[in-house]
Parts: sequence; structure tokens; C-alpha cells
Amino acid sequence: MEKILNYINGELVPPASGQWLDNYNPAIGKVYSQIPDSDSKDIENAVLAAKNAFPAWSTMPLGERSNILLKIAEGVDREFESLAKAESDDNGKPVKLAKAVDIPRASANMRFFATAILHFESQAHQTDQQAINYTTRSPLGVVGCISPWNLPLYLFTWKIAPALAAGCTVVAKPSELTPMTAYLFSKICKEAGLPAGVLNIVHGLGSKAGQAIIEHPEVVAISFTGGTTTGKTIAATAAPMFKKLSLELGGKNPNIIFSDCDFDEAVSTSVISSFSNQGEICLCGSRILVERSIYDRFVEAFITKVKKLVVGDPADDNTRVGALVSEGHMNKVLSYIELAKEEGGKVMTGGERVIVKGRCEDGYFVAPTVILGLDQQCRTNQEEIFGPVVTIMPFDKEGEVIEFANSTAYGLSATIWTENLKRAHRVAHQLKSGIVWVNCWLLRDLRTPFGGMKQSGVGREGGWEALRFFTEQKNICIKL
Ligand code: TXE
Repeated sequence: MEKILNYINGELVPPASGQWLDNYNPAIGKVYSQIPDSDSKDIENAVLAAKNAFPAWSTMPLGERSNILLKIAEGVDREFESLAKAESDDNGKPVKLAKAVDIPRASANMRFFATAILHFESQAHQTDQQAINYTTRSPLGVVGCISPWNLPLYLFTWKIAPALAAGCTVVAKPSELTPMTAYLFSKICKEAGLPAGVLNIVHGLGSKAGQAIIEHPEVVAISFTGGTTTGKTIAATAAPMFKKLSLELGGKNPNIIFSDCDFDEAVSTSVISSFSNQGEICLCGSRILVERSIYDRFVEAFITKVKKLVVGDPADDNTRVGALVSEGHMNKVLSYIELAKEEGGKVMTGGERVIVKGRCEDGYFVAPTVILGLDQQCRTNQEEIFGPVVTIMPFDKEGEVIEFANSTAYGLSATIWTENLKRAHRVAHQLKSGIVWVNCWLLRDLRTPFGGMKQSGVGREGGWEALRFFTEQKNICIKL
């Protein structure tokens, strides 16, 4: 069976302990490779390598650093097919989706930050006729990047690309559930000539390898994407050590449909924003709020389309909904559907595990599920399910829907459907969400700040924000 290796100091190496973890393909419910069960010894080696690599990497002329990162992007493009397959084998998502979203966006992340750093600026301020202040920005040092399982290579590169571009050296840990693309990526980095130790990828459990990164005194900043509970644990460890923190956490995002929307477009895109990647995207709209005058019509049109979504083998081009990432996660999602019923919800479609015939008969598939009849405050509408489950609720007034939308502990994203420009601006401004999409979903401009309000996170990633995060400022004041 294939063994995934750590990437430390430019070499592909087994874990120091010699211990391995099973890696499942969730679509077939079977182990298909093994990953290092790394511990603090591996992290120690990775941090040392990163520390040694820092002086040369952080002072390398920007053009040279940029060229190496661009070569890595080219490597991602070259390995497009194998990366898309690996992304699907690890995560259960349709290969078609990995080809359309995950891998192109991973390549774009590398390319964007490789070139953004060439245009990064700092400031100067003249204090009347007395002094000139100029501000420098220097790479922080060794940083930790920890990423989740839902968009494995996409979110992995989203973190490491700005860190590397800014001149930091990195100890990164992908999710133990989806390690394969990061492993293939480490081979791409070697081929691209990334100097040894600049990027180190250590595989293993969050509570062991991940925690060792957070606790390491030489790791000066942490960029993390994952669950809100894990984010709290990380903050509790890192904050007293005064580490810089960027936390991208969960969401319970409202999708608001006003009666003056482009109806067909709102229905079609809502199906995608609800069930894309099996609903395992922190930005999925899981609470659909529909103005009462079009509520019945919307529910009918939406459910008709949802019923047509093909749940099946991720390798099949017709599949729209693949497997959930693990058996544990599938059971969690199914338990939320049971909870919704206990809370008085009516399951209109889905609501159960799907057995896909053929090679996927032991896979972890759940039918796209639509639930009506719940109130805003019930647990189903307050807690992140992170699966193919949405609720639909009616509203009467604009003020009421804003209150509903803002009623959870999360504040990651929101979507508004209306053709009324004034209303779009007015409502968008009142939503407590880090990003608001109007008449679209998941449109991405890498220059914009990305992140959540409330318990959806701390800090902003993307564009200059990410490069600022991975650099520290110094102001030099010279008397004239
Ligand atoms: O996330 P975790 P999981 C949400 C979603 C999901 C829940 C749990 O609700 O059901 O999180 O998913 C590493 N120190 N999101 O269990 O545990 C871990 O190894 C350092 C939302 O996958 O937060 C992995 O690499 N690291 C999210 C990463 O953290 C630790 C996407 C994320 O794992 C650690 C995924 C520790 N103590 C899940 N414990 C989004 N917003 O995109 C774990 N890790």
C-alpha cells in the first residue's frame, strides 16, 4: 500500500516514530494509503529546517522568489489530472468538481501571490517640516499553516502561497483525512527547485502534530482554517505566547431570496450554493430565507432541481454529489437530520444515507436534504452541519430577515437575491458577515479580504491582507 511521506528539509521522509495512520477513500469506504503519524520530533525537525532556510529565503531577490513559486504553479498545472483524482480519492468529491474548482484555484493561489509580492508596497509619512517616517515590512520568520479536509489543496495553497511569497518559511500540516494532494505538491516543490527547508509538510493528527506546531516557540504565527472548536483550542495555546493568529472557522450562512429576484437564477445558484462539494464548504448557504410571497413557488422549484442531483461515484462525470469525507462525518450529518425531525422539521427530500451500487457500495453518501418548518432558533438552524442539508424558511419583512440572518454565532458569508439595487446595498451593509454575495455565489477575486465575523474567525486572508499578515512592520522616524 502506498505510503505518504513527510517533506522535511527538502527530503521525503517517514515519520520519526515509524508509526502510520490509515487513509480512507470515503467513496469506497476502504483504506487506500497510509500517512505518517507524526509527532513533536517531526515538528522539531521541520521547524529546525525552516529556521535554517529562513535567512536565504527571506533575503532572496523578489524576482527569484517569485519565479520559483511560479514554477510550482506550473507543476500544479502539469499534474492537474493526478491532483484532481487524488483530491477526489481523499475527500469523496466528484473529480469533475476538483477539476473545475479545487485544482485551478490552487494553481491560481500560487500564481497570484508569486506575482503580488512584486507589487507589495510600504508607506512613508512626512511629519510637517520636522521628520520623515518610513515603514518597512519584513517576513515574520517560521510560520505554521494548518488546513482542513474540505478543499484540501485549494486551502493548503491559500495559506502557504502568501507565507512563502512574503519570505517566511513554513511548517504546514494538511488534514489527516486528505493528505494526498499535499504529498503530490511536495514532489512538485522539489522539482520546481524550492530550496530545502523553505516549505515543510508534516502529516498527522491535529491533536499531536498540529498541536506541536502551535506550541512550538519558534513558530511565530499561525494561519488556520477548520472548525470553530479547534480554533478556540489553537487560540488558547497561541495567544498567551503572543503569536500572530489568523483563524478561518465555520459558518452557518444565510441565503436570502427577495421576491424581486431573478427567480430562475436564484433557484439554480441556490442549488449549487447549498450542495456543492456535498455542502462541505464553509461558504455554503445552509439557511435559505425566502420572502413569503414567493415561498411556495421557490420551495417547489428548488426541490424539483434537488431531486435531479445525481448522487454517485465521484469518478463519474454525471455525478453532482459525491461521498462525505468520513464515516464519522456522515454519522454526524445523519444525526443532525434526526435532530431536525425531533425539532419539528419536515424532510421534503433526502434525509438518508444513499447506497451507490458497484465499487462505491460501502461509501459514505448522504442524499441532498431539504428541511422545512423549523424556527430560526432551533439547533438545526444555529449549528454548522457541514453536509448536504439545508433548511428553508419564509420571512415577511426586510428588517425581519436581517435579524434572522444575523441570529447565529457565525458570520462568514451571506447571499442576497434581489434586482433592487438600493435594497442590495442596504441589506448587505446590515449583515454581520465577512463576505456578502449579491446575485452570485463563490465568485472570487484574490485581491479582496477574506474572513469571518463573530465566531467565524479572526483576521482576514487574501490579497494584501495575507501578505501583511506574514510580515511585520517597523517605522523609522528621521528628523529633518
Ligand atoms: O476540523 P478540525 P475537522 C468545520 C466543520 C467540521 C468541523 C470539524 O464544521 O465538521 O470543522 O472538522 C487540525 N492543533 N470545518 O475535524 O478538527 C486538523 O488536523 C492544531 C470548517 O476536520 O478543525 C486539520 O488539519 N491543529 C472548515 C485542521 O486542524 C489541529 C473546514 C482542521 O481540523 C488541532 C473544515 C489542534 N489541537 C471543517 N486539532 C472551514 N471553515 O472551511 C485539529 N487540528
